[in-house]
Amino acid sequence: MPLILVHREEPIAVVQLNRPEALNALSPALMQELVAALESLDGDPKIRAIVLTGSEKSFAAGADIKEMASLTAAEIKKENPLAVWDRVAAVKKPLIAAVSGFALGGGCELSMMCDIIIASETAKFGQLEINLGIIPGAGGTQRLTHAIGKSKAMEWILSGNIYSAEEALKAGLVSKVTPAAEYLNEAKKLALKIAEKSPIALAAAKKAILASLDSPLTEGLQRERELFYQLFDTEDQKEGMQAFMEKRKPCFKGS
Ligand code: DAK
Repeated sequence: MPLILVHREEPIAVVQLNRPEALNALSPALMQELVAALESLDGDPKIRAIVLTGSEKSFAAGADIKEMASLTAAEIKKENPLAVWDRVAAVKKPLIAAVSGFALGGGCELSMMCDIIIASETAKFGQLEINLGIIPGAGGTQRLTHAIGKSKAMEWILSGNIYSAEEALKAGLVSKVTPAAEYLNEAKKLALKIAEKSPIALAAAKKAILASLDSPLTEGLQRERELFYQLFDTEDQKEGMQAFMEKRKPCFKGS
């Protein structure tokens, strides 16, 4: 059985984690398949936005504890699992997480590697690593702190508690909570709306926003300015502004 299912609904695609018997625990094999699917869609001009989802019961219950349990520090360092995980964060197209059920440990981190999180009211988020005698290892200490601030991130990571979708919304981790039956549709609707925009402008916006997590304000502003100027050499910018003046919908070609 494939560990990842890809549903193409051009101009968007839905990538589904498919390891239900283990609540979508993120084994190395699953992560390899996930990255291969995401990178293939990232390079496909017919796809303009991607939704990442799991099952109703579980987005992902974390990295695979059974596969990590007996590793030594030297072994896990040599295996370098982060090299694969980092490639999720390197996807250039808009990536929306549609989360239902568990998003725990590495599952929560995976959702945070996406650009936007849409959550079902059933979603449960948490960084549970502390309960296993470890800390988050796929960006949780950094991305969660950026998302919800230091005091809350400390509470989440040091307590190993599980938080509801409403709490995650209030904390600023997720952008929307939907009724249980609606989370995937809502994420797809948003992906379709985003897919109408210029892919070049989308990539530039994503790059500029992510730079804000990584650099001081002056550097981020400089990067934003450079990206802004570059867009004036694209046909999409001419089309977008021409369409406005002609009072019609723009048709962006990605050039
Ligand atoms: N790993 C392996 N198997 C898991 C799993 C996991 N994280 N979560 C669930 N499963 C398996 C269970 O073992 C069980 O399998 P069988 O025993 O039937 O063979 C099956 O899924 C169903 O689970 P339960 O029977 O436990 O189901 P319940 O509904 O009773 O409970 C639960 C659901 C989500 C509360 C419970 O399964 C649970 O507590 N799961 C573990 C949650 C957790 O602690 N997650 C954090 C794991 S640590 C890194 C990248 C990532 C990470 C670290 C480094 N690098 C790139 C360096 C991440 C670390 C983590 O995520």
